[in-house]
Parts: sequence; structure tokens; C-alpha cells
Amino acid sequence: MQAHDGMYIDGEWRRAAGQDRIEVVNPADETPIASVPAGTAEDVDSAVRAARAAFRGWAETPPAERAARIAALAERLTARREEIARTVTAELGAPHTFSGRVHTAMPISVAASYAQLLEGYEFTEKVGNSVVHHEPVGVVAAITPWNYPLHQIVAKVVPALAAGCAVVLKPAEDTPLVARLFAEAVHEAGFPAGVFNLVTGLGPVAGQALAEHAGVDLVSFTGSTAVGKLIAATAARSVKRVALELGGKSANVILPDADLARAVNIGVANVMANSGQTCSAWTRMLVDADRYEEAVELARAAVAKYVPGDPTDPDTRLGPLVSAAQRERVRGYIASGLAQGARLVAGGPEAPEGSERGYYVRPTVFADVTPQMTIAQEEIFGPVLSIMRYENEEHALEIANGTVYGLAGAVWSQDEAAAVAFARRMETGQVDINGGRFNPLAPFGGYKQSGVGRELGAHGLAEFLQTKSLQF
Ligand code: TXE
Repeated sequence: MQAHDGMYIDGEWRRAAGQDRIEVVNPADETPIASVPAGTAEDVDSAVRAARAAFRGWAETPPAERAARIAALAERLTARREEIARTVTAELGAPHTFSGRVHTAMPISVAASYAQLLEGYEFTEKVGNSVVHHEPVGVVAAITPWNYPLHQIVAKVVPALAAGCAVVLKPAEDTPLVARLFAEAVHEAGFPAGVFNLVTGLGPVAGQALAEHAGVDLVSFTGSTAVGKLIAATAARSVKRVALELGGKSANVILPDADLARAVNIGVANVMANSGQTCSAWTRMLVDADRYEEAVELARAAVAKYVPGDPTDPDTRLGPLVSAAQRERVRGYIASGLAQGARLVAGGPEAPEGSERGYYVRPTVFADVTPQMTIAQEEIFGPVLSIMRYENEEHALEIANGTVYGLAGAVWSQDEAAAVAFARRMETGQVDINGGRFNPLAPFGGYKQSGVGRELGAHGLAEFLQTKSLQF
């Protein structure tokens, strides 16, 4: 087990103020693999001071130079991609192929997209007799979750740096190792000291201290809705800006004329990816009454391909959940589905066969799920799909929009215009039409209680800017 010392503050690895440590556990076999310092309010204060001191200089650095540093960061992450993928597999439990293809390649593409975007970006505009300047907000606190450990960091830190902000990152306690690799890559990329700082630590200690700190101008948070509300309330006390990316309960709406097999297969794959620990996962599949049983059978066959296994094995498609706590939450939701009368098509709350060790759950499909059930309303964050029946399009829309969330979704139809018309009526921030494809420039974020603000692309950059107008 590797005991890491230090946190990256003011361009160097500094010893933590306190003695407490966080143990990182491999979720596939429950063995401790490393430990990192558990930062305190004192460490947070040093990091925020370093960021404040570096901010002005970085804000005044020409955008082309900021772009060059970000391009160098993307290049350093690319050079370390195998190490990153291995680390994500070790601390999160994601299957190795998925760690490489998604957990590593996707954030690298996002980082590279900001280097490009900055090149042509206009930080000033003329409006009548005024010139409007888009200026960086200041010091940004980035608080990130464990589910896509590198992507969540990149999606906040890189646009903040591109905007000219200085950043203090507090990554999730379950997955601090990839955050350390990110800090090393930032260092290698030659950013000025203090522009980026990393404090590892517990949410209620280091996270809370960071969200409260008077030297922070904006808190960008991704995580649970409960903590998001807490952070918004804390930030409101000193009128800090917030960007919140919270939970989801996205609908996968299969319209009656859609290619059913394709929609169900891709829909099941979407929910099983990352063991269901994806905020945008299409966890509610909506199928018309006529083709309902056919869809259930297709889903039963599709989910059989997801056999929980060792994430380092290249053939494994479904790894464990991140922690024992998440496993218990997910099993609890599966039990609630059974108790509330949903029909179990596959899986169940028991541990999968042969998984005495590791935080594994059975890939689970429920049919006959009704909108009132807990599993149709709350974010489960595990490999659990609910298949729901609709009578007509209005009914489908009512079900799709019938939760407090609105993060993502999907619509399938042979008639693309009909799919688009339906998507426009969905109360959600992003919809994939007939499958969709990841676009690092497309804004991502929530309607309703799924959040405030947008990540990625120009919208993600604008999150970290404030405007000043000069009148002539
Ligand atoms: O999240 P937390 P958890 C959802 C998902 C999951 C549930 C719980 O449903 O099952 O949340 O996950 C930091 N002040 N999502 O408990 O606690 C914490 O240290 C400041 C959805 O892991 O919200 C971590 O860095 N910070 C989601 C981050 O907040 C605090 C991704 C997220 O942890 C804090 C993850 C506090 N008081 C979970 N308490 C998504 N939207 O993608 C905790 N933190």
C-alpha cells in the first residue's frame, strides 16, 4: 500500500497540516491500495491563499498563452493515459477497457477542446456605445465526485483555467489518486504556481471549509442533490456564485415506430456502463403498451451479457460499485422495487454468485414499474433499469417529465423530426436522438433539481466569466 504525502499547493507538494489520512480501497477485492492526507480547514486556507495570489497574474495572461498551457496539459494527460486508466480501474473498479476508452480518452478530448476553443474566443464585445468585457470570476472551488473521477475534474478545472480563474480542487475521498495524477500533469504542463491547487480530504471537513471560504468566488460542485443544496445555501450566505451538477433520473423514450432492438440494446448498455454510476444514465425506459413485452424480453437478453467480474480482465463489462456504502444503497433500492410490486426480470438484491469479496451487485432489470415507485423517482446509481409502459405520447411525456430531475434523456423514432419534437418538450438539459454521440463542445447540465449552470464547450467556459461594461 502506497502512503502518499502532501497536497499540491502553490506549485509544490506540501505536507498536510494535520495527521489524518484517507485510505483508498480497491472496490473489486476490498484491499487498501493507498492512502492520502485528509486535508483540514488549514490546508484549504493555504490553497485558497495561493490561488488568490496567483489569480491576477493568470487573469492577465494572454488567452493564447493560457491555451498553450492547456494544450500541454492535454498532451501530458495523453502521455500518462495508461497510468490513468489503471488508476481509475484500481480506485473506482471500472472495467479496464472502459477506463481507457471513456474515463481517460473523454476527459483528454475535453481538455484539448478548450485549448482550441480559446484560440478564437472573444473576451470582449461591442454593444452599441459600450464595450463588454468577459472577465474571470476569480478563485474557483471545484468539488468533484468519484463516478467519473478524471472527467469531473477536467470539466470544471480546465474551463476555469481557460477563463483565467485560479482553482482549488477537492476531489472525492473515494478516488483521490487520479486527482493526484491530474495535479502532476498540471505541474508538468508548466502552469504558474498557485493557479491550480489540490486539497484531498473529507467532504464535510475540507469540502465544507472550501465552500465557506471567504477567498472563494465561485463553487462548482458535482455530486448528490443533498450536498448540492447544502453548498448552494452556504454559498448564498456570502453571495458566491455556484454551478451545480446533481443527480438524474433520465428517461429513454422509445416511440412506437422506433427500431426496438437497437433502442433497447443501447438503452441497457447505457445503464450498465460504469455499473450504473452515471448521473445522465437512462434509468427509466419508456415503451408503448403494444411492444412492451417484446422490449422486456430484449432487455432480459441484453442484460445477460453483463456478468460482474474482475475489472482488470479485458473481457469484463461490469465491475463492482465504488464502495460498500454505494452497494448497500443500491441493494436497498432493488429491495424497495420488489416490495413496491415491480416485476423482477433479471438480477435482484442478493450478491452475485462468486463475489464473496468486492462491492458487486447483480445487474437488475425491473418491468411493470409505475411512476409512483421509489425506483422510478430516486437516483439509484447502480446497474438497475426500470421499464415503464406508456399508452400514448402525451402519457410518455408526462412520465418522462414526472420527476424532480432533468439532466439527460433519449428519444428513438424512425421519424427524426418526431423525435426532435418530443425531445423539445422534455424538461431536461440534454437529449440523445436515436443514440446520439458524445460531443465535448455540447453544453451539459440540468433542468429542475439536476442543477444550475452548464459544463463543456463555450457554455462551460462562460460559467467562469463575469461581465463588465464600459460606456462611451
Ligand atoms: O456524494 P456526495 P456521494 C449521487 C448518487 C450517489 C449519491 C451519494 O446518487 O448515490 O450522490 O454519493 C463532497 N461540503 N451522486 O455520497 O457526498 C464529497 O467529498 C462540501 C451523483 O459520494 O455528494 C465529494 O467530493 N463538500 C453524482 C463530493 O462532495 C462535500 C456523482 C460528492 O459527494 C460535503 C456522485 C459538504 N458538506 C454522486 N459533503 C453526479 N451528479 O454525477 C460531501 N462533499
